[in-house]
Amino acid sequence: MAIQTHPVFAVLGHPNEGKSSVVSTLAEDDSVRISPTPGETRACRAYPVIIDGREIIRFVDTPGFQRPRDTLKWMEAYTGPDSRMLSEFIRTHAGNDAFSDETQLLTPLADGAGIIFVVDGSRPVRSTDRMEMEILRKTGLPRMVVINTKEIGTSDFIEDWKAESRKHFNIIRIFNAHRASFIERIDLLESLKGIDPDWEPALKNVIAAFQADWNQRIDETARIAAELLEAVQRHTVRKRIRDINRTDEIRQQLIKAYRKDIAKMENRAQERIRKRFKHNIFFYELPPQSIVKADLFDQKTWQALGLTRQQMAWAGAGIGAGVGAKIDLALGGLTFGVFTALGGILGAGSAAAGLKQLAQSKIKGQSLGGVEIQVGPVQNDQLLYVLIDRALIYFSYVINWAHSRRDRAAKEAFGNIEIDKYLTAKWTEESKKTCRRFFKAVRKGDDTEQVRASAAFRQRMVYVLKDLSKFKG
Ligand SMILES: Nc1nc2c(ncn2[C@@H]2O[C@H](COP(=O)(O)OP(=O)(O)OP(=O)(O)O)[C@@H](O)[C@H]2O)c(=O)[nH]1
Ligand SMILES: [Mg+2]
Repeated sequence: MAIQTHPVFAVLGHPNEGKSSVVSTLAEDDSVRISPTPGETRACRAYPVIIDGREIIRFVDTPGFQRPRDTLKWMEAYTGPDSRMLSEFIRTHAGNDAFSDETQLLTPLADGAGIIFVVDGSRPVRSTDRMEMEILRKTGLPRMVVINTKEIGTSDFIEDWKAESRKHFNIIRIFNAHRASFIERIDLLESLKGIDPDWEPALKNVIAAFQADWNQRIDETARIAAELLEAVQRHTVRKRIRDINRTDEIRQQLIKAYRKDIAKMENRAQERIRKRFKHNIFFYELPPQSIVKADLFDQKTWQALGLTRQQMAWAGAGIGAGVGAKIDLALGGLTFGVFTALGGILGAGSAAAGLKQLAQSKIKGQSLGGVEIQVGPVQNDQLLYVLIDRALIYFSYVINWAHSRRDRAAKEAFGNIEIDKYLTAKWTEESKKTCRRFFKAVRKGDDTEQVRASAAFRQRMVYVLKDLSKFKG
């Protein structure tokens, strides 16, 4: 029996009730076929959950019952040993097209899989449902009912479903496959522990593995964020020009390129987070009003993240200060120490004039090799805080996006996430100090200090990410 290595659960039910959705969400597999057309799933398919290269649990998606009445009739007439009932049914009906769905869906059960029976709590209980429940009861296998609350707000029939389910199942759970968070998934698995005493140790291991993996994902998210901040802080774009009159024009171009690069880096970091949380295919666009979608350098973005006008003005000047120009000689590559001074001048808006003056005064009597204009490295922390905030928001989207969801992000999808209280504006002074120390270390390029400061920063991040995902592990 499969239980010796890892638990196997077959997910069964009437067509179109959300079986595939439950499988997709529990196995965190967005390749599962889900559709509004009943009969989408025609054959059993196993979705193993692999953590650290080891399969820890397996969910089997199955086609819906087609002939519960006839199947039950056959079972009631069956007189052989109980342990052979399922394999006998499959043998008897093999090749009979009328029963192809039933032979399919009963096959994992014949192999000893546990049962997760999915029902749609938004519709009334019908006689065929009772037949299906009775078939499953007759198998004698460990079984649980999942009342999938497909339509939000239509819970009228949940009490009826509960009452009916109690006759046939020992565990009843209400679960919204498309909305379930990590904690809700873990809760469901927790309740599965009670499905059978023999299965409890294995299921405990499964839960522990899920939790350890969640811990790792959070650590990795914190590392991805730290790496992004380091890379952003170091990033510069530069260009050498001969014609000093083009300084302003080139500077504008470089700023544009710089911003594009930073946005690209942020995108790559998001991609890494998304992949780590196994959103490989169907992670559709974020809602249009999302702050993560907005331009990173738009004032509105910063404002939405809780920066005051004054902070923004200051940050704006800070970015300006990172926009410098270097003048060097063509051959020697010698740099005059005018980088910072020029940054100030450029920021003040009299770039070309100031630069000309400086160039002339400083380079008097020597052949001018050109002017190198450089944008970055960023000189202020605000951009970095904005990046942290956006990483947190992105993370909360990712973890609250069930793998079974195939629709585009609707506004209400993330309506219940109270993200505000996790953003850096609300961080304690102690946490901000950790950030500043980290930023400073990167800026200074002190390797030893950077390793330490980065570790301290990641630790703060981990704390917030856990809090945000309501994860106590
Ligand atoms: N809003 C919402 N829709 C759901 C939920 N679960 C399933 N659905 C929708 O219901 C339809 C059927 O879902 P599936 O998961 O494919 O159902 P199934 O039981 O596997 O269906 P068959 O394979 O055809 O038997 C799809 O359109 C889903 O998007 C849910 O929790 N919330
Ligand atoms: Mg299906």
